[in-house]
Amino acid sequence: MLDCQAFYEVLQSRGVDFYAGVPDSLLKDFCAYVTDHTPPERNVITANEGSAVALASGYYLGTGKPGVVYMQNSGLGNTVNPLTSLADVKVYGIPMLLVVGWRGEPGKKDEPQHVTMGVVTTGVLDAIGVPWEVLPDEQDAAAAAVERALAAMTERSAPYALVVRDKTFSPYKLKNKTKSPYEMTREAAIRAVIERLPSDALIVSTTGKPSREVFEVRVQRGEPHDRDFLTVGSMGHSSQIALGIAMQHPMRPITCLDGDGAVLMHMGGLATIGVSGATNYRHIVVNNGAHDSVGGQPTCAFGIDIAKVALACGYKAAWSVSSEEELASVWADFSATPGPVLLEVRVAIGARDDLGRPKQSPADLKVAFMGAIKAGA
Ligand SMILES: Cc1ncc(C[n+]2csc(CCOP(=O)(O)OP(=O)(O)O)c2C)c(N)n1
Repeated sequence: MLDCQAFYEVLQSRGVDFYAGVPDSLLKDFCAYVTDHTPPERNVITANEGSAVALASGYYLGTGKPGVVYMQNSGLGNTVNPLTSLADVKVYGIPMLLVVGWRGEPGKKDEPQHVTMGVVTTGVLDAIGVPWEVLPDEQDAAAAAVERALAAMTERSAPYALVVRDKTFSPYKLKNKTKSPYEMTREAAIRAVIERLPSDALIVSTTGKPSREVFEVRVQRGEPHDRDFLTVGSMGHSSQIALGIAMQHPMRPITCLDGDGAVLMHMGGLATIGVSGATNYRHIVVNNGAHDSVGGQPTCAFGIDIAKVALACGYKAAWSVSSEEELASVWADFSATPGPVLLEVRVAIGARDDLGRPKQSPADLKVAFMGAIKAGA
């Protein structure tokens, strides 16, 4: 296995010491090492992976040095535009080192949302003209791969990708975890919401552990799963999925259960919701100030006012609470005010170790969900 510190030092010794990206569960040890050892002005956790490519481009324009852009392969889609229309050799030709976690690698078992991207990851890089190689998990071979990458980046003045297999990096535990001052857990917040929603309400929940917790809360309450759409992939898109349903079923209450990292990833969607006038739309952002599902690296969401952003985007009302008592005290207003409305719930970071996963396939869950919409339409 590759030692995180040794790999970081190889990059540093070659003058590569600027990082931008979105954390990944498969890269979590290396991302954690970078978070702990790099000052914030040289490690920017960006809203999405495309922003990271743009930020590294700006860093190069400002310094003449290439940066590292780290991401899960699910984020490659977010980078295709800036990689092909900004960094590409036929446009500005901007070198940068992409470090891409390879979820769903063929031959390895992974969740359904990673299977197709796992198969096409290297093909996507080929198609957009980014040379790549798999990062070896042995120290000297990894250093040699970095040399090849830097040589190609300099020669072509363009990006190069190191594709990282599962368990390439040896374990490293994040020391600078986001310290949330809040006590309520995300699961408790989700349970408090589900308990209070009307029985015909539909939920669209966000990527990662929040959706797994929605699933678990239904199990605990002995309720069916057919009113929940669990957005297992497509991080940042739950709010627009919910809007698409809300606009077609204006009499049906619909709630998007979002995460702070996910809201930040495609924040422009708040404006689309705000101006939609969807009176049946309720947006709940469970904010733990972190990318908890992939290792707990910080987001900037404790430093911004999500409720005010929503109001500025045209939401009819917005609240922010940080305990179950506060949630209970605003709930009557939140549920009675015509939407779109937003409730931010600030929570602690972390989840149960024994958190389950949906047993049914996404396709089966979709059929059940569509059935529930039809039955209640
Ligand atoms: C485009 C994309 N980039 C990265 C990921 C990996 N990923 C899955 S969940 C997650 C963190 C989500 O953070 P947040 O919305 O704040 O929810 P939390 O896990 O903290 O509750 C990330 C980065 C992904 N699935 N898709």
